[in-house]
Amino acid sequence: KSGERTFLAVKPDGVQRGLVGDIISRFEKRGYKLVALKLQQVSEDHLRKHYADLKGKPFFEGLVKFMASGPLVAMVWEGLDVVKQGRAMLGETNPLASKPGSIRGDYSIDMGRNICHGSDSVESAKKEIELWFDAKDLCDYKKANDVWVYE
Ligand code: DAT
Ligand code: MG
Repeated sequence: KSGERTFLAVKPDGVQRGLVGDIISRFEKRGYKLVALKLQQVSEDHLRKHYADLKGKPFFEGLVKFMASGPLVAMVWEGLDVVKQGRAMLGETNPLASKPGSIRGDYSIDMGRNICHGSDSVESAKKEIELWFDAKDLCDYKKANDVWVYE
C-alpha cells in the first residue's frame, strides 16, 4: 500500500515563478519518495491526451495552450495514500478556495494559473504515469529513511 504512485507536475507558471524546488521539497519533507522527474516542454497533442476528460469544457483550449507554453516539471511520487494526500497538498482547483498551507493556497490566485497538477485517483494516476513516462524511467529503489517515516 505504501507503493501507491501519483503523477504530479509543476506547471509552466510554477517553473517561471521559481517554485520547483519548494514544491519538490514539500513532498520530500513529508516523506514521499521521488520515482521519476523531468523538465520538458510538451506538445498540445500530448496535453489533449492528458486532459482528455475535460474535452469540451470552455477553458479546454486555453488550458492546453497554457500548459504547452513553456517547460513544466513532470514527476512521479510514491508512498502511502499519495494520490489523495498529494491532492490535499496541492489545494483546491480554484486557488481562492485553497487553504493557506497548500501549494495553491500559498502561491496562486487564478484558476488558470494554479501552479501544479496532481492525479485525482489511483486509476488516473496509472494512466497519467503511462502517458508521461516510459516504464524504464520509473526508479525502483529503497529509501534508507523509510523506517523513520513508516512505523
Ligand atoms: P485539477 O487540476 O484540480 O485536477 P481539473 O482537472 O478539473 O482540476 O482541471 C484541470 C485544470 O483546468 C485546472 O487545474 C485549472 C483548469 N480549470 C479547471 N476548471 C476551470 C475553470 N472553470 N476555468 C478555468 N480554468 C479551469
Ligand atoms: Mg484534474
